[in-house]
Amino acid sequence: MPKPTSTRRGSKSVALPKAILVLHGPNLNLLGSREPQHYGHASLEDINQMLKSRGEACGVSVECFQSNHEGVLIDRVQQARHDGVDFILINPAGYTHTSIALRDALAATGIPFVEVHLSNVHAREPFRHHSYFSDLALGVIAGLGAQGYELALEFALRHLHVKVTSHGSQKTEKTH
Ligand code: CA2
Repeated sequence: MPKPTSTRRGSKSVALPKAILVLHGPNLNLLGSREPQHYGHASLEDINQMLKSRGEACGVSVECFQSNHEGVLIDRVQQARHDGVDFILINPAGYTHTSIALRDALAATGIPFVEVHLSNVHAREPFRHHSYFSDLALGVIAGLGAQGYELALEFALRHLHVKVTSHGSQKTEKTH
C-alpha cells in the first residue's frame, strides 16, 4: 500500500515534510581516523552534520544511521516504510559486495534510493566491482569522497520536488 504523502484536517490537506534517511554500513564509524587515501579526512559526524544542515535549510528532515550489523541495517530499512521515509541514501560499505539480505530489504520497501561510495570501487580490487544494490538504485555515486553524499542529497531533493532557492530555503512544488 502506498504511504500517505499528506494528512487531512477537515477539508484542507497538509503536506508532510519530506524525510530522507542516510544509512551507513559497517566500519564507516571509523571515517577520518584511518585509510584517508581511500576514504578522505572527513569524519562520519562531519558528513552527517553537512547533510542535516543542508536538509534543514531546505525544510527536509535528514536522519542518519550507522551500524556494523547487517540485521540492524535491515531492521532500519524495514522501519523506514513505517516512518514515512521518502528517500534513502545508502553506503552499504562492505555489505555492498555480500548482502543479498540487505538488498532484499531495500527492494521490499520500494523506497527510492541512491548508492554512495566514498572511494571509486571500480578502481580497486575486483571483489569491490560488484554491488548487490546498483541495479535497484536510482543511481550510484562512487569516488567523489564526502562530496558524493552532498550530490546524492541534491539529487534526492530534486527527485522529491523540493524547490531549492539560491538562499537555500525551499518550497515543495506540490502540496496536495
Ligand atoms: O568506498 C566506499 O564508500 C566503500 O563502501 C567503503 C567500504 C568498502 O568495503 C567498499 O568496498 C567501498 C569500507 C568502509 C570502511 O571504512 C573505513 C573507514 C576508515 C577506516 C577504515 C575503514
